[in-house]
Amino acid sequence: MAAPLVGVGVFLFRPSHAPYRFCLGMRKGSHGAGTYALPGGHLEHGESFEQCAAREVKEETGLDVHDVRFFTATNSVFKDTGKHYVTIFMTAITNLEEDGSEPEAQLMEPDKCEGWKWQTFGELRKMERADSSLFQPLVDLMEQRPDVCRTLEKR
Ligand code: 8DG
Ligand code: MG
Ligand code: MG
Repeated sequence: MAAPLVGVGVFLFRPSHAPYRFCLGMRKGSHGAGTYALPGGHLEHGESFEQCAAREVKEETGLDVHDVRFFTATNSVFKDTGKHYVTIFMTAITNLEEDGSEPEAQLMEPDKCEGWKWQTFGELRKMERADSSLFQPLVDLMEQRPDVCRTLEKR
């Protein structure tokens, strides 16, 4: 059995426009295909959680971020593949453009993601109840960390 891996998922918020919405995209071409996940990826050797969060957000959405913070962590054994991941969930805020406008998320890796949209945590819960369409670490987050999830609803 392979050792557990570390994944970082980022709740990416915009500073002014509907700040309680975060970026979500449908996965494509790897495990969890067809489910919605946060931007994120594997923690690389020697990297801090903050560096990994900022790097993955930039690689996947083209957005620069500030106020990158630890949010919570979960433990997931994937039901389909048996892969074991510890997920570090982070929060981050997108930087504004020089003219003060909100930048849009770009689809930087169209082979890995169908596209980005901005969702509320309440919508996430409804999606999961309706059609089980969330990437497993997000489902595990709701089950393992109900208290911290509630703080996302209040933003
Ligand atoms: P990389 O391998 O180039 O570093 O990254 P990637 O191509 O962006 O990988 P990914 O599949 O998006 O993320 C890597 C793994 O991290 C993924 O297979 C499972 C794990 N992971 C979690 N939770 C989360 C999450 O909330 N979002 C993302 N994107 N990945 C997560 O365990
Ligand atoms: Mg990536
Ligand atoms: Mg990724």
